[in-house]
Amino acid sequence: MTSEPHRPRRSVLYVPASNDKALAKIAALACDAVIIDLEDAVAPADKVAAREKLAGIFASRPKRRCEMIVRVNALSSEWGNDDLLAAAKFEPDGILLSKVATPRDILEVGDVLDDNFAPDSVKLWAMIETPKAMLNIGAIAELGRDPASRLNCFVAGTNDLVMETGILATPDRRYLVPWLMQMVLAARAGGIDMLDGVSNDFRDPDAFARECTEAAAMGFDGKTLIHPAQVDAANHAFAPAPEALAEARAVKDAFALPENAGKGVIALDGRMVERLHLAQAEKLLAKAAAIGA
Ligand code: 1VU
Repeated sequence: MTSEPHRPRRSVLYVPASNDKALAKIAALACDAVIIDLEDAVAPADKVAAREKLAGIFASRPKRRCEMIVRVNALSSEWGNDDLLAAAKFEPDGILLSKVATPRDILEVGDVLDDNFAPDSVKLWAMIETPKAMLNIGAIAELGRDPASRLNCFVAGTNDLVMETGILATPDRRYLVPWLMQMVLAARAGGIDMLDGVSNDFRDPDAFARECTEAAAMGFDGKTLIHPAQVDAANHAFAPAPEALAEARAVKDAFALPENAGKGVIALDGRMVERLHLAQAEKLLAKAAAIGA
């Protein structure tokens, strides 16, 4: 919810729960969050063993601030329910649900968490990756306004959306952009965070940096990642730029002047500045402070 203190989610790295070498890297990485993946990154034969690793993974969770999310298999699958109950025991910051299609999908999982006494701090994140999710996105996002739903973050599942709709995946994502913007809009209406989908080509840093810059301009809070080499570029792109921070400070200082107290609108360097700009400036400064903390 927007009323919660800002938590940076610039860089959110998927780590397959079945990959010991990757798991061992987590503590040394500068990402804002990791998603321990029990779903697509884990082969069916390894699903149970991967789930059993959760205890060790949470026992060695990073000391620094780094949200720990678990992506579980669909509840309709043979692993989903056991994944959910196992993950809830370790009180992760969030549980990421794949293939969410309706508000009911969130509410049902929330009920299971409530019935198993998972604390309210265990939030739900939802993958938006099917045509049905896109059609229902406003109603799903609306749950974010009700803290009891636990819904806290959307994650764009761009690979699945491309596959399910048959659109052409181009480097500039031109056919995806309308849906991505729809996701951002819905997330804002629901007061939840919105993370961009992954960039599969982890050996092309320039293309990745470009995609991050565009995603930040589109209003995403951060990007989901597949490789450690992507962390720094995401952290950079989704952090407030120094010029934006300087401007935010100028707006805040201007409204703090005694002659501007109580004014709804002022002039600053030849531009009209309203109190909504002050609110925007304060939000940006809070974001920068949270990143620097
Ligand atoms: O230096 P070391 O050999 O000790 O470590 C390797 C490698 O283990 C490590 N590494 C990672 N560490 C943490 N998290 C990761 N995601 C991760 N990926 C790699 O970094 C060192 C260098 O790795 P590399 O360049 O040799 O790369 P690899 O060939 O080992 O791995 C490439 C893939 C793409 C297979 C790997 O990065 C990976 O498995 N990424 C995550 C894939 C995933 O989780 N997919 C599902 C979520 S995406 C999705 O479903 C879309 C919605």
